Amino acid sequence: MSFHHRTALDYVEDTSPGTGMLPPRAWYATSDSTSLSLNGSWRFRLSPTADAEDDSFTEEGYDASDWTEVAVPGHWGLQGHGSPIYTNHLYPFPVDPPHVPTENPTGDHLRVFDLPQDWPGLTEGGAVLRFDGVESCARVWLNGTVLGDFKGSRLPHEFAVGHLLKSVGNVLAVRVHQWSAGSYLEDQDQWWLPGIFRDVTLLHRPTGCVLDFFVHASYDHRSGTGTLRVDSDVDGRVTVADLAIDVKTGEAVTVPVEPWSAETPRLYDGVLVTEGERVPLLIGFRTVELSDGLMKVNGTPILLKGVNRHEWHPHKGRALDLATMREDVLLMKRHNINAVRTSHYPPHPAFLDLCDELGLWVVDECDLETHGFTEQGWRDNPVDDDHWTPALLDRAARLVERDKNHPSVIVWSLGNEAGTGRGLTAMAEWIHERDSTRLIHYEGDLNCRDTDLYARMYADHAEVERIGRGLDGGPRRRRRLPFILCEYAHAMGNGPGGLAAYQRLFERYERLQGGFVWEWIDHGIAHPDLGYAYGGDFGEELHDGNFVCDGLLFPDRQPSPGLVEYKKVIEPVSITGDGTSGTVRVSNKYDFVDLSGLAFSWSYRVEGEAVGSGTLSVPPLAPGESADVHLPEPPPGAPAGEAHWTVCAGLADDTRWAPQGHVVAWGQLTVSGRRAPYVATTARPVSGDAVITLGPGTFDAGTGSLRAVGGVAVSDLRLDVWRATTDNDDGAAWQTDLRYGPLWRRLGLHRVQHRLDAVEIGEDALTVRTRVAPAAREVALSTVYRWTSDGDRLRLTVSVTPRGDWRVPLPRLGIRLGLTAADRVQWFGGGPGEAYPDTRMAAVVDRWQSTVDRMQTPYVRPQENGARIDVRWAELGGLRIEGDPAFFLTARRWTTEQLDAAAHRTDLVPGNSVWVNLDHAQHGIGSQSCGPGPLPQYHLRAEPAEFALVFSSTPVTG
Ligand code: IPT
Repeated sequence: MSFHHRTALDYVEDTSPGTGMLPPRAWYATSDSTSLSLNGSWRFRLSPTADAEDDSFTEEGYDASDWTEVAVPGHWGLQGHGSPIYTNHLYPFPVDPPHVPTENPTGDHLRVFDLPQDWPGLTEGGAVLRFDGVESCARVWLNGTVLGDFKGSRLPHEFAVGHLLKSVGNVLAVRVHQWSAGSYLEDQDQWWLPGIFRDVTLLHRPTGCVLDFFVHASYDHRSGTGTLRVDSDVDGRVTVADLAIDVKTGEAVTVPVEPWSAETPRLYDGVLVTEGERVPLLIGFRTVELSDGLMKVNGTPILLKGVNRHEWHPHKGRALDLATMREDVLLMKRHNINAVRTSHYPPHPAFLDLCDELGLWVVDECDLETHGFTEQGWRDNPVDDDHWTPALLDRAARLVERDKNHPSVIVWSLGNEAGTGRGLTAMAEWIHERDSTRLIHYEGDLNCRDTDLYARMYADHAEVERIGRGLDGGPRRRRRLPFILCEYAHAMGNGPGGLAAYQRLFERYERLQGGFVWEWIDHGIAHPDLGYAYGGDFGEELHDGNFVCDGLLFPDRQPSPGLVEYKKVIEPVSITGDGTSGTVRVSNKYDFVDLSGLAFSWSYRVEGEAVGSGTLSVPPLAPGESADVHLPEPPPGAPAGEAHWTVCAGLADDTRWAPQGHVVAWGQLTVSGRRAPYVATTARPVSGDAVITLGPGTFDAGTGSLRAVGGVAVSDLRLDVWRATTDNDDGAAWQTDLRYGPLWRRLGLHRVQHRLDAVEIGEDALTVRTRVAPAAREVALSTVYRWTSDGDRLRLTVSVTPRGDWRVPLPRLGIRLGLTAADRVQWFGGGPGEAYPDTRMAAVVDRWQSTVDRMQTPYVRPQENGARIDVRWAELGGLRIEGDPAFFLTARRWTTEQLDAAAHRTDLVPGNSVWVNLDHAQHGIGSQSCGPGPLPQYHLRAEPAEFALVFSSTPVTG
């Protein structure tokens, strides 16, 4: 009998953080010592289990010529080997900590390298091999000698390797396992994507080089001075030329400085010099404190307008390049975002350099989530089990030590969704002890035992208001703490709705210091057949579908309407007024800067045509100040019609994140309202051969259905109450609140029948009476279509009367019709993008032009989208449509039913008609895919309603 000993693999299922690593220390991008990037193409072999292959590949002379290759940094699952798995909180393996499945995809990586010519002699100092991120567990060999093994996927690990290096032919071997004990600590809602996904670097370590150092740079807002003290493991000097600072490490110096803030990211160039190394420093002076129950920076309470950012790229997964990181920060800054929570792990370290440089407040989160234990009532949760505490403390230390020198980091977060337990408390105690200059966040700690902020996720508006008013009770410690929503406004699919209402609460109650929208970007994976893939598209047995596509950016980083809305809602200047008083009210909502960085302009537009424009002089208001600024007289000779002032605040000069003129904030003021279209009732319906004619309209004599307007063929015009349910209509399966999407479907609103009751040819009107109702139900909408005409134009008045016991709101209420062709679309109304009742802040009333194709919003999972709000008139496909009142306009090349059935955009195939929806109303959007539904005022109740639309044919067909 023989036993198979798996001892060589014990490290995989060992709860410890690893063996052989150097202690964690501050990360810095450059110094005057040499380094060698080991990024690039590596030899690669994938095995189905952790022990399928022995470790002979680690030895010099091993012939790996028949191996394939992968890019490092990278995930093998995105490079044609194996495939990604998406689960939200469920572990995709049986829960038996710390054990993992026998089927444990294991990637052997090999790289042979020579030292560059300029590498200092092998006896001069040592060398360190650094891994910035490997998922989830690795064992490393250099020239046949094992260096150690480690876990902690998004954390750096270093090994001393100087004694093993050769000038040529160094063999670096890394064995990476997809699953390890560490996987239990990394149950974040994202793709499971093993690999060496961040940089691998060999660093020369000269004798007397810098080891760890801690830059303490505080700011005293009373005196306007900064105090700098750099503690360093190796003694040296610190100089800051601009401040004439030249001190010993460990010595404090106080001088007048300009402070760092996200609005004024002032960094001073400094240098830390030890005997063997010069490390450039970028120093930002700022002080974070908790006082008067508020989080203050430099003495001022701040309002976080944040996003949760996962690292994501549709081709590279979490292996982000620098350009993509910069693009993220630029996009955030350009959309008025001032804060980022690095959900749910420390980002690539270079991302924090960008936050320092361009100005973002950062909540830096530890690589920790054990969410799957919620399935067993948190029993056996690693964060409450002493066996795991060393691993938790190691993670906390690797986070704090790596990132402690970034002024942008103002809060440490222990992790996400890990329940509560002794291990978390130990982490918090260690962090407080090591760095008392920042606050600690952890949402799972409802009593705030270990934290300095009260944080919640997805709380509804009413609850947030109670918290703002201090009426939420809770333990004494919590009652004295400021509040943030570490996640809110779930940006999955169409939405999130309700942003503006949250922002009003944040601005009203000082205890509410803002929040972080969930989340920054859709984690769609570029796929040859599906466009972007989501959970289930790789044949996963267990998955959470498109819950992984819930960002403000589409996977290709195009802003979604949700981001455009968020930009408007959080704009740092408010511009309001009634348009007739001659003034506009401008308020500075920045926390630190006055308005001197902005240039204001006005334009006066009638019916969407510019009549005049100019600059507006606005005083350099201080934060919190407002002024009523005089507008010019309306331009003389302006034509009659609906008129608006539009006032814009743009950047006065180029900044590091956007060019001069970039619009930061705007407001639109209505001068004179709209006159409803009037159509005299002069034409008479005439019965002909199988048709009825009325003015330009031709109708089917039997059904009373519209067939044409002038020469424009129209089909299937009728009442429509259905929309392809959004992710927010459907709601998450685990939501306990009423979810209307499923209720609508159960009621049958996606398959209503239209019963024809009467076609009445009157003196001056054609009236069609119908009853619209789903099979099997008694609820109905009595719907009367009344057509009149003045000979040129056709007016349709739709009257809807609910019958029966309606208990749900309607998805939409309007008519839809088919056109044989349409391409270009013009309208006067809200634009340029889509808007719904509770996502409409960014809609500007103007004349807009687009095309049917461009009016589609590319949600990764197709759903209702693309409605333009407050449309007074629109022209498409040869038809002109005027609304009384204004309407929502939607046009697409597929039916709502096809949209509803599609799983990916590639399922949407243009048909022979363009389907146009002209909606009187839409139900709100809300954010119930993970959070509250639409506020009650945005529910579309089934109530009697009447609306009218005027049709005529236009000379030009599109
Ligand atoms: C919350 C998670 O923290 C986040 O990672 C993400 O999964 C989000 O939900 C939904 O997309 S946890 C949830 C139980 C509120």
